[in-house]
Amino acid sequence: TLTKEFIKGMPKAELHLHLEGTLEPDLKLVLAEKNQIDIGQTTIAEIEKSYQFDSLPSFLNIYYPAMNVLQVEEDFYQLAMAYLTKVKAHNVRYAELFFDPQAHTSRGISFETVINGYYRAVTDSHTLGIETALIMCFLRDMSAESAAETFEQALPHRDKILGIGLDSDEHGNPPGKFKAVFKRAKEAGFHITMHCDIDQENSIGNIREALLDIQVERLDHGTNIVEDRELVEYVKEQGIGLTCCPVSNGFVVDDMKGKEILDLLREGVKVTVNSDDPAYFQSYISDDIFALSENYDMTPADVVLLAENSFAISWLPEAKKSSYL
Ligand code: ES4
Ligand code: ZN
Repeated sequence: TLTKEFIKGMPKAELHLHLEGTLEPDLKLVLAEKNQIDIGQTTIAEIEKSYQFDSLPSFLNIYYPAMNVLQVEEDFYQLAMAYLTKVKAHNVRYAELFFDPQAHTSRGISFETVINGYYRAVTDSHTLGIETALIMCFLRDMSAESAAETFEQALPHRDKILGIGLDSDEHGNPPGKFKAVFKRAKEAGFHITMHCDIDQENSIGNIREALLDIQVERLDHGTNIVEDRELVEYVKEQGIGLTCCPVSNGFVVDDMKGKEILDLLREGVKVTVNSDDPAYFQSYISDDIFALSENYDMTPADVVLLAENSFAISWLPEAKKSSYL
């Protein structure tokens, strides 16, 4: 009874979306040609064929080098606008967009090029009837010093950035590594969140650290929280949301974690479903919800609750939030 049309039609917010993960093969080719970058492939089919990943490292090894086609401000703008144009058809009304400045500054692109391109898409998104905001993520497999430098680069652009997150490879890079910079971010009034990836060596320890030591306001992924009843109660009490990405999970750990997602949702944890890197996992937000419904028993009420949660745990001002709910 759950149709793709029903899922698509539901007004929703997307809260776990990496802008660099929206780079579709067609735009990749156009930008490679324009900027004279050799990406090793010359057709969409070749690019798609190269997308073979079965773990987070194997994904990231394809993901980061591809960003080289992004060279000038207009490229970043075009990337974000292409994503927003696509998700208009999924009835995304509001989106908080992750971006990774270090993936660009580390290859010689200035912070300003990145932020100005993306922010122009934020201001223009209203022309599509979508409201947007930016979440700047640190790459956790880079040093704490590099994160601190990136934070300094962001301060002149304080008004363009709503929140701070943490992504890339969690293995050996626990939340505590970035305690100092997240403390500064919090003091400066940024919202804060962190990736707590699926089935890490010490997932539950890292989740505990993110929640209790860093005091994050959301967990990105975070479904391993089911291993600790007290932490589940804690996020329920605090209204801390989880931004889950089932199709992405299917790629990187071969398990959508649908049981965990739906159990947590139905017991009142503010769970949401998001697309993570839609161009790479070939799944935009409604496709993720639909994939969940095809693999697990799901009702229309579950879909409504996911959509409500997406606005409820967003970082929209309360007045705006209630206009969507
Ligand atoms: C990511 Cl799937 C995933 N995990 C961690 N960091 C990421 N950045 C983009 N996609
Ligand atoms: Zn992610």
